Amino acid sequence: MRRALHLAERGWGRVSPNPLVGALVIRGGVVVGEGWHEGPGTAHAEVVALGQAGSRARGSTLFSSLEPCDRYGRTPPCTRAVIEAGVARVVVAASDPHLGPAEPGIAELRAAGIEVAVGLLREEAEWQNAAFLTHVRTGLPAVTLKMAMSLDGRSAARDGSSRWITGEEARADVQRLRAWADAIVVGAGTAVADDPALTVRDPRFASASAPLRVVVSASGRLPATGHLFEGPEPTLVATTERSPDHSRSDWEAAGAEVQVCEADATGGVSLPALVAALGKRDVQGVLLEGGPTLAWSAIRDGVVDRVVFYLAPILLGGTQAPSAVEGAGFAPIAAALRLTPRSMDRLGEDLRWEGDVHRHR
Ligand code: AOF
Ligand code: ZN
Repeated sequence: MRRALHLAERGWGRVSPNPLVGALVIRGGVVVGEGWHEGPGTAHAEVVALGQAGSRARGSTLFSSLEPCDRYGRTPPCTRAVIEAGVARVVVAASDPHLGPAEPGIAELRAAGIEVAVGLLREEAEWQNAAFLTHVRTGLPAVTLKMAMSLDGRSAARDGSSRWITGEEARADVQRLRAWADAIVVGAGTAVADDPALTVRDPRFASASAPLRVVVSASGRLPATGHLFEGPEPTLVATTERSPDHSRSDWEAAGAEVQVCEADATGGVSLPALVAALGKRDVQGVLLEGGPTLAWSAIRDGVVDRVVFYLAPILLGGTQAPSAVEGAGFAPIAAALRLTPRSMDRLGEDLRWEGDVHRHR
């Protein structure tokens, strides 16, 4: 199953709105077929693996990281392929809520006399498909907050300069996160200060559709210039009733879409409202790339599911240098938002810290 999860990973950045899925066919202790899903419209992992196995699939065990589908979507049902191939046993990591709560794919296989076991490495499989699963279950996207900072927690020097805090490997890893995302969100301050393009340029993740670029400008002071308003990738400006008409028409004239969202208590764009609107347009994974004010709003309003922080071995100091997360902050200590650590990795000289926020929804 570990191998199946590993194979699934090869679809990274390409499969949305479908899940990452990997599958293996094993007979007599030997792998006779392997497959992974490459994206919407292409064959499902199980079908690829069974195709490779050919007649050797008879009497075999199929491992799949997700419950085989039981219906026609863009491609025919996997259950039929499994039954027709004469597979004897199926081992599944996670069930597919898109098929409904009753695990109909598994039920169909069992009804055909196939032995089915569910739940092997379930937690890893669900972690791998967190965006797909969250969106299917709640209609809301999964939100990852990414920030780069000095070892003393500064996201920029006191003069505002922030390029580059982290090294090349950490920046390449950000490309991986962007490839995962269906939408990348930044605040207007970051858009103006850093002039980011918010594109996936890494050929490893040449993805079928570029993530939607979202800039949050509640007041409308964001100028309609810079990399975000260039290139073929779509851009959305999220604003409030407060922004003047001329700002909106400038953004539109520069090719962006404008979305007027509810305001939060501080007059900013309500991030829960923005995230819900993104979910409605089939965005499953959202990457929040800062800045520190937007990061605070997102944390305060409980829209963050996962945190990826890159820590560089530099010290910036300075009361005027912005922290990774600004705003009012939590107090006292006991009120802090506690995260569950998931992984800590060295990327060159930097450290990547990844963890989960526990939300109830
Ligand atoms: C599987 N194996 O490899 C994947 C599955 O439009 P389609 O035909 O691609 O179907 C998409 C749905 O199938 C998707 O929403 C999810 O429920 C499931 N994905 N199922 O058996 C796979 N990628
Ligand atoms: Zn399928």
